[in-house]
Amino acid sequence: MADQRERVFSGIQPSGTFTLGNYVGAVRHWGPLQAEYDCIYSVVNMHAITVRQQPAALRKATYEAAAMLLASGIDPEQSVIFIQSEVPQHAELSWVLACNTMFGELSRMTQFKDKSKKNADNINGGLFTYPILMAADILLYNAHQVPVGVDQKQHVELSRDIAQRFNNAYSDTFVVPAPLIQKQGAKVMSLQDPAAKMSKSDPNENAYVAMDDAPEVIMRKFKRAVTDSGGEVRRAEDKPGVSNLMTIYGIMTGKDDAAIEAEFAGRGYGDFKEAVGQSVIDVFTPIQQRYGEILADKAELERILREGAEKARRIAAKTLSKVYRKVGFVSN
Ligand code: ATP
Ligand code: LTN
Repeated sequence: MADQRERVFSGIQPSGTFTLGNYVGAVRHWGPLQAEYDCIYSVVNMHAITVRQQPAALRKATYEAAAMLLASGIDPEQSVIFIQSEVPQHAELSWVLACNTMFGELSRMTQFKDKSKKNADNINGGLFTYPILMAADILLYNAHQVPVGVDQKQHVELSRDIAQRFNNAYSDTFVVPAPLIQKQGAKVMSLQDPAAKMSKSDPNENAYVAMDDAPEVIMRKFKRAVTDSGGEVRRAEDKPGVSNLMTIYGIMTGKDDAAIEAEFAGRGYGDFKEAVGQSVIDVFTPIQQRYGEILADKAELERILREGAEKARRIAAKTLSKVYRKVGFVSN
């Protein structure tokens, strides 16, 4: 019998090692969603080349990203996991969707504006049309829910608009997707600048914790984390550094704000930062161990990805041929 559950799709770029932000905002939810949804997850390497990449480093990071997803709880028996460039329909659908997306819409994307500032010497067409490829990723699989961090909300909303526009023009074709954003931890902030998002492309390595950082490195980064004036562990608008650490600690330990405030009442930031570091180490250590094991068996990893790509291609080919028919492309 066909799977009657709603479908989930999400993607992550192999543009460096995943950060604590990627884990908290996105990846940690992907395993548990398998119980309720029919899940498809992709390492979106085609998105990564919007910024210049070293080919060998990209190849390596692609396998590492897949291994980290598996280590974080994606089960290839329950979900489809694949590498985006192995499914040609993403690029093909992207063209049709591009012809149904407005220049003005793309111009409003805040990520494009940010990344153009950061890569002023390489504002290429891919950086501008990136949200169209992302819409193709989602619409090819008729995903209902797209679990992402809050920074991707605008892109998922554009995917919705594109789907609706296509459906109105050519009759019902795509499921209209919705962003699935968790209340807690949808935006983890930089450890060095609590006004900025924790980002894996931050030039300052102390700003983020990578999922494969050694325990002593994780601890050092938390000890150096920027806090606020005063010495009290309390969530407040004028304490963005401490509030960010409380969010991280709460997610890692399951404790709520009141419990955290009580635990550190009368103790300084030093104790608190050490506890936060340890809580992250406790969660990451078993993931890092599985990650090492998965990477050590390259043949098995390749087999999983080959199977995932085959399954993805089957679904994607169906959607694409429907779209081609609807827009009036001939097929001989
Ligand atoms: P970069 O910051 O270099 O652009 P990134 O770290 O945002 O990259 P992506 O591959 O673009 O990485 O994001 C993968 C997922 O992780 C997305 O769902 C994104 O919303 C989420 N995410 C990224 N950073 C954070 C963060 N600091 N807090 C919460 N979620 C995040
Ligand atoms: N644009 C996203 C990554 C991404 C994605 C997707 C997320 C590409 N395709 C489809 C969800 C669904 C990012 O930069 N984080």
